[in-house]
Amino acid sequence: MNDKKVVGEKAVEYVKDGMVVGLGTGSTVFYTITKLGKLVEEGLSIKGIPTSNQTEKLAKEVGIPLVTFNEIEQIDFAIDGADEVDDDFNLIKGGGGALLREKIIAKAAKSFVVIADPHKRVNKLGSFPLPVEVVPFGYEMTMKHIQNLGCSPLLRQNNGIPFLTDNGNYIFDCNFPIIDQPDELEKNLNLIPGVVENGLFVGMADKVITLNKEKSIIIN
Ligand code: ABF
Repeated sequence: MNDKKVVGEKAVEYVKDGMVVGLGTGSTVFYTITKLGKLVEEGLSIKGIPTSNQTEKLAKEVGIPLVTFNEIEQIDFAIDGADEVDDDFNLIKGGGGALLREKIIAKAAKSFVVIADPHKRVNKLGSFPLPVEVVPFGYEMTMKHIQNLGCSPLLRQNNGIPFLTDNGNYIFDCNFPIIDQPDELEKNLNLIPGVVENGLFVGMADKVITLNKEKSIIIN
């Protein structure tokens, strides 16, 4: 079994009858959602709240009933992948472009669990370029302000056309050197007019499910 499937399916064990579950985005949480769909078929009663259009489509395909924010008081549990996880369980997310909705849902969840194949574990964040979501208006100026924080932002594009998030925004992939103070950087980026959100998730993960070198599951 591949590593993503192992950790993705492990997370399902935390999902209990009656829960509202935040459904992350990406190739690891794909296995979680698929497995949850099977359990729903067998009688598990949950409601999902998706972090992206892609996840919404998948959840519908596998038969997970969905809700929106106006139908719920809170999210019991959210499960999502990550692009990097450091020793303090701070994260870089947003490689798939869904970071804004992912952060809204992680913040709203009573418990937020991250599933990460071992390649995602790092001592310090920063090898993976940090995704920053910005509004298209004035993005050239926003880019200069981001640059002043110490990186060279690259506008994410597909065939020369700017990548659009589910919210109609652009993404800058920002190659900061090693990120020593993720909390500072997270705040400073969000102070820039035009920045909607960034992919640093500091102190948000309650649990991380990954594998050790021997491929045994580790839960911290
Ligand atoms: C999502 O999962 C994104 O934030 C991140 O980009 C991705 C992690 O990648 P994977 O597809 O390997 O799960 O949560």
